[in-house]
Amino acid sequence: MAPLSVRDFEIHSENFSPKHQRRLVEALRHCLKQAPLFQPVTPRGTPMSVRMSAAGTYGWISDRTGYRYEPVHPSGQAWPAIPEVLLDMWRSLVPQARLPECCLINWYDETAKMGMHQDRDEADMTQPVVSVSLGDEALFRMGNQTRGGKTESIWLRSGDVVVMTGSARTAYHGIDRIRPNSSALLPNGGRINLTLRVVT
Ligand code: MD6
Ligand code: FE
Repeated sequence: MAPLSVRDFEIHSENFSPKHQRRLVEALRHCLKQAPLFQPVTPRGTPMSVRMSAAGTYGWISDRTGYRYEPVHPSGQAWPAIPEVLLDMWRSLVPQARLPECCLINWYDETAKMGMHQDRDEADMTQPVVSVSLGDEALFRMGNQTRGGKTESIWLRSGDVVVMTGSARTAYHGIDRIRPNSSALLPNGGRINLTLRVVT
């Protein structure tokens, strides 16, 4: 599939070797011991199909009260630190940006998906968003600044890093589906997406 022609959307496929991906998964296991995955509900009360956690100063939360950043996990515990390997990756890809304050951890089983949305709960929208995909491949759809219109799709593979800046930073995007058993990285299958953001 051809790379997206959307401006300000970059995909880097060479950042994490399989060995680095395994190390990153190991670091995430430590994070998830401190901040276990939970199933968020939308403000209308519909359970989301992904399970979620976070690392960093803030985690992104969705529940009956709304969407927001919170300094603590629903358990009341602080979020774990963002793994150093992710901060190194951020520094090398977006050296001009401030350091990320949130690493959202999304876990997809083979039926999970993510509806079209904008990332717009952050105070400084000039800062980039960087995401890392691990495990099974996912069909990523990129749209426009407003809902609807023409979209473009691309399969994100394990180790792929997406950088969204400028006009892409506020564009609608989502995950249509997972391709089960397309990666051997995670022993029980599934996909992890990490989204790094500056919040304040
Ligand atoms: C996902 N990604 O890949 C969902 N957001 O599972 C996102 O929502 C996303 O990949 C902002 C920037 C990059 C992303
Ligand atoms: Fe997003």
